Amino acid sequence: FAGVDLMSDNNISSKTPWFPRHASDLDNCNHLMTKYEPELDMNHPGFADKEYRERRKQIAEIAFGYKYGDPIPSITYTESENATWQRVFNTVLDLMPKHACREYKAAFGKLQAADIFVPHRIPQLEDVSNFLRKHTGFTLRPAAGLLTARDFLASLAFRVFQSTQYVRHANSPFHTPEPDCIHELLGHIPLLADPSFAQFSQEIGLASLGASDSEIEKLSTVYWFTVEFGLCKENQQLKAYGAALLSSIGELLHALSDKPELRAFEPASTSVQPYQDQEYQPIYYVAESFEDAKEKFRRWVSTMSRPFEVRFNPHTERVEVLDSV
Ligand code: TIH
Ligand code: FE2
Repeated sequence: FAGVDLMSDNNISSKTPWFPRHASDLDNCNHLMTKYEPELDMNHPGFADKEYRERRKQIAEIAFGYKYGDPIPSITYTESENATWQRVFNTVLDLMPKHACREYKAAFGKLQAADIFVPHRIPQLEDVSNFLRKHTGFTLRPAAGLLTARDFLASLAFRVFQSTQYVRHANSPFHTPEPDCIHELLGHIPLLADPSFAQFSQEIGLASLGASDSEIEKLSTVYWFTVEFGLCKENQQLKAYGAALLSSIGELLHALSDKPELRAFEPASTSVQPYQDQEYQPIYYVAESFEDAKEKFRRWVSTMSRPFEVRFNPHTERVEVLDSV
């Protein structure tokens, strides 16, 4: 329910949108956007494939049934699903040394060493979640599909990443317009194991709690142009850190070609840049470094209107609400 906090404690007014206070409240943060359902979208690669649609439904059920504290159920991926993973995995292995940022490569190596990233099988979310917990305290929850920005961002405040578990259609291995587990695993997971990047992700999440609809829109635009499609500098060279670039060889090569426009990441302007999610991006934003992006983001967030501050207490997994001074 997109309700309102009626028990307005302290300075949380009745106009503040409801937001989760404890990691277990994320059980209520699983509202889906419907635009990419293979059932409904005629352009979806799986639209005409009945078997694919059935499989998607079956995997979505796991996410709908999931509750805080449950281990994430494993999935027995089919030979064809594992083969799709292998195709993408091998191309990422090829391109990563030259084009991925150093933090991505370092974490990728650790995932290989832990036997989680191997070519022939899709990693299980439970294993990945336990790996992340050890490195940054992030954990995963299964998500049935593309979530609303409010629900998705809220989970980041708790260092929880909501991850899809189904696999893209075998006919579109190198780019899909919606998230799937190959995108989550090869795109997001390595950087969520990096402390600085994990902190940046959580801060976007914390800023979203109780924010207005228009602020959520701005925050998800910042998320889009950083966590999903961000480029950064490394010794005067451009590198990719955005998850949607690292999981899509097609878009990675486009982003680093001379076709798109590149702009410096600046939250005030980046946050209001319109974007589409059907084709490759025409504009990308370049960060000096994660630390620099974080500082700029903090400065910008402090200009937002929310009348209270929030702080995550990792011992209780609770978000505490503070009077702002
Ligand atoms: N385009 C990405 C891919 O092919 O891996 C998937 C996306 C995730 C988020 C936006 S697009
Ligand atoms: Fe993503």
